[in-house]
Amino acid sequence: MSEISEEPQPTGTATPAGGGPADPTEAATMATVEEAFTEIDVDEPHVGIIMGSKNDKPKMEPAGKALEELGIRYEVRVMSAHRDPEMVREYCQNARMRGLKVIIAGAGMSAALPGVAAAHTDLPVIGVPILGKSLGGLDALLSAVQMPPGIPVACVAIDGAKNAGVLAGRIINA
Ligand code: RP5
Repeated sequence: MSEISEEPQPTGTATPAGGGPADPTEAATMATVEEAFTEIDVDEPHVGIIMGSKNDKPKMEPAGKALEELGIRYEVRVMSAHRDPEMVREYCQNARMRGLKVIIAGAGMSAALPGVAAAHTDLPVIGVPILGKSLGGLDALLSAVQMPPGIPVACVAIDGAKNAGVLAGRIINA
């Protein structure tokens, strides 16, 4: 159900090998079929779980577990707002088009990821502040929760990834 990757995933509609049919009638049929398939909810993920470091994975796993228990498909990506700003922008800007409905963003220290994600999508973003080696996680909590008006992040507790998964489920099932 989940898919763990640190690489940006291809987006958009898959095209047939060889570039598609040359016959215009066949091409029109293919277009109709492709259009019909875009209407069908195949097995695309509905929640994107992103985090600032691969070292955050153990802390973020409860979010995925909660979603699995709710039968909600999700994907997992590692991308840092500071180290991979372009990857974060592209992922979040394409998220709605790819069928995602909620983004869960976890990060520690100066946790910019939830806020930056929210800046690049109008999907609901749930922030998970992750406990670091200093400041008891307050650094990440304040970074995630103190968003300017108009760019909301729904922030759960420090290391509260389970609630992020549960909340994502409630949003999707509302
Ligand atoms: C944040 O900095 C990450 O989310 C992580 O919690 C923290 C430390 O990152 P690493 O040095 O472990 O990669 O961006």
